[in-house]
Amino acid sequence: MKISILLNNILKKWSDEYHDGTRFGLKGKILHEEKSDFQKITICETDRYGKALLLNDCWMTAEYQEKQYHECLVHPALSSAEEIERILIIGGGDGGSARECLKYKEVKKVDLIEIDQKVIELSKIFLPKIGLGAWNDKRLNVEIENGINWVRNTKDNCYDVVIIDGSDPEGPAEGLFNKEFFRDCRRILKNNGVFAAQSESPESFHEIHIQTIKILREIFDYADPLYGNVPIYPSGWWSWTFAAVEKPRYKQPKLNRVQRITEECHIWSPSWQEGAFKAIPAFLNRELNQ
Ligand code: SPD
Repeated sequence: MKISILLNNILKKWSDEYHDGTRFGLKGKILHEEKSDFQKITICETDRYGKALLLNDCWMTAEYQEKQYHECLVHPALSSAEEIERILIIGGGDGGSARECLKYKEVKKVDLIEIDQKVIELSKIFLPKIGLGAWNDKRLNVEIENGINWVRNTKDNCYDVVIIDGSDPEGPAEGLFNKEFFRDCRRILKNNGVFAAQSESPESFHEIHIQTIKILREIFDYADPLYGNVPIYPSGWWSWTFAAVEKPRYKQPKLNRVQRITEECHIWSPSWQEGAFKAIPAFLNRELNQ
């Protein structure tokens, strides 16, 4: 065996996310690891999905898989809100959600509120393929702040779309799953706007998943989950939940707005979304309607 191959194999190791008696791992080389004021941040070059980001040893994103996540979080909301001039993203420090939002020419300003400046800095250095042009887009306003405080201090009816792209409900993202936070999100969203949140796995995070949707249904007039696959996350089965007042407008994409965007997407399309909203597994439907 050549020395370089041998060396590469020695440098590569398994990085695993442990969750409830299961583990989800990728083999690769650790490129960078540090402790920020908020969490442990790891960047690794994986064999299967390219460069990837872990926070506190949990997979967040990876170059050749992030579309599965970001497209499904962003486009049901951006395609359907009545107007999409002002967008708020809480979290999203890798830039993937901002990149998808900024594909819409109608968007005038995206406020991205990330608590951990280090996540942004390291994403720009190691994961430029995820944020792409978003970081240099003049419509993007990045604030390093706690998202909970940001929504608390924002005026009523301010945003057309509010997107929660946080990590799991432990550590810095814990408060992004509670009633008070969601109430503020409802208050700052315009009446004809759409709220979108990553809502964990119906398998690995069953309880928090169901609770999140039920709370959103109390606060908004409508809230519905969309299920898809993100193979690096626990169980690989993931969800995003959309909420609105007056009508479930997130189920009705404005087709003229999304024609070009649909052509560029890897997973999302109006028809994928229509099927996915309908394809809610029976046991989840029962539990959500109890
Ligand atoms: N279990 C991982 C949940 C992470 C959701 N957010 C990921 C950030 C991608 N922008």
